[in-house]
Amino acid sequence: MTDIEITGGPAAAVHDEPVRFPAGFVWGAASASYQIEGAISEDGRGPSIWDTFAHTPGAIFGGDTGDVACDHYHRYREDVGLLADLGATHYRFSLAWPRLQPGGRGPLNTAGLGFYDRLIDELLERNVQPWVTLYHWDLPQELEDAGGWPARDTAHRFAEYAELVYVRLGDRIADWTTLNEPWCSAYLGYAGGVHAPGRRDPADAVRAAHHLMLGHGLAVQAMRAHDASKRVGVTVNLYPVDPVGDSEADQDAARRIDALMNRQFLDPVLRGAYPDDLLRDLATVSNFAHIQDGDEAVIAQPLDFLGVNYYTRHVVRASGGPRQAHDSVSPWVASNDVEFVSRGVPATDMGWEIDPQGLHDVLTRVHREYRPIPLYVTENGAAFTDEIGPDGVIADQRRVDYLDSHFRVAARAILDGVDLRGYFVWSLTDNFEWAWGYSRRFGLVHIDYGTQQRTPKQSAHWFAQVTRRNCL
Ligand code: IFM
Repeated sequence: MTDIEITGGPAAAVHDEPVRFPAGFVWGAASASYQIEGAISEDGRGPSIWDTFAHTPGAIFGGDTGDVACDHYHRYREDVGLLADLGATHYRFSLAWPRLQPGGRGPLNTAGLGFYDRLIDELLERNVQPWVTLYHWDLPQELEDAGGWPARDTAHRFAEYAELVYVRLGDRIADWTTLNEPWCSAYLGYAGGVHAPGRRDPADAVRAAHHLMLGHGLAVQAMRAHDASKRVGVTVNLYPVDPVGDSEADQDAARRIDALMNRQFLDPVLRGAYPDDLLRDLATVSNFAHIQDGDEAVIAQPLDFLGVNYYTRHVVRASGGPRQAHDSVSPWVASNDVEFVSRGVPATDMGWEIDPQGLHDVLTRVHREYRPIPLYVTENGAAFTDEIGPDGVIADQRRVDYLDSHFRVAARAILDGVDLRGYFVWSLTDNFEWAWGYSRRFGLVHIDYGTQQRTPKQSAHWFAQVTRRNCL
């Protein structure tokens, strides 16, 4: 990657100078099935853990559900038009497993496939390349009833589903991602209980994390055995984790959170083994009987790319409190004594501190500490409360500034040698933000949930200029 030109010195220092990205750089927007599709009972779709969880009283802010969401199932043509208007080269979306295999096993549902056929054809028609994620959290409820991700069989079911879909849709999709953010699936879903399926068992979360990764490895093997010509990868959510002070306890707190959130996934995928210190930390809640000989080799399948989702940095301290007392309600398994410290810098509506430098930190870390692999930012974006002006204009300057600052840092990472090939903004439209329901808006395009009217925000117009010029 040598063809990037940054006029006038390092990107961060020249906010007004043009910053060019390499020719062929991928610019896209991202979404996920349950967050946008709606149509939860149409054409044979089965229930997922998110349907069940969202209908559990008290689980979701405001009692919202994904029953209708952005009605993308019926409005996909309009949404593809929006992507084309953005000048997106690619669209990252996920396939709803319960739409394609309603009970999580057996033959594919023809009507569910029909929807993705239509979506993919529409994208290709508009010259937007599909970038598919096989699993963005909507596990078929029947598989959860059979044990969910803590059960090893779920990894095999996932690989079977992945292969069937790959065979059926592979002719038109070059880029395949197995999982999105396995940390969230495992620890928010099975330990913290704030995501579906809402379970609160730290040992189950550790098992779930492993079976997600095993499912990833088995899926890659199965897909490649069928056809090795497509590009296959996985997406993880990475955070720089810093100690607030230089005490040994704070440094150890940072090490533990880094192991739990970052290295638990990077190491088996890119190095073929879980980190020793993570296994020591988690030994208080798991005997690791679920990790069988050969599993780590399966997880370490050669990949064509790694997807990195980046939102913020974590600054932590050791509270000095007990480590285990609250484990049954904390996603920070074996580290619930760690406090996350606010630095008082500006934050998005999610409360996530805005830290573009952190994107540079995670990209350069993967590049330097792990084996060389093409990287894509598969998600980055910001939730802000948007106000619609009397003229109908949504002047979301804070989102423009957020994206601009992160894009600049990405360009600098490329200059620093990182093999970064593309960038997807989260998200194309406002959508169902999980436990926050519709109260948090990440979209480049505003959704009026009463009318389903789509209105591109100022950030969408700005992004369209970036994609067309391949330049900031
Ligand atoms: O909305 C989510 C997405 O589904 C996964 N990554 C983080 C986003 C913002 O929370």
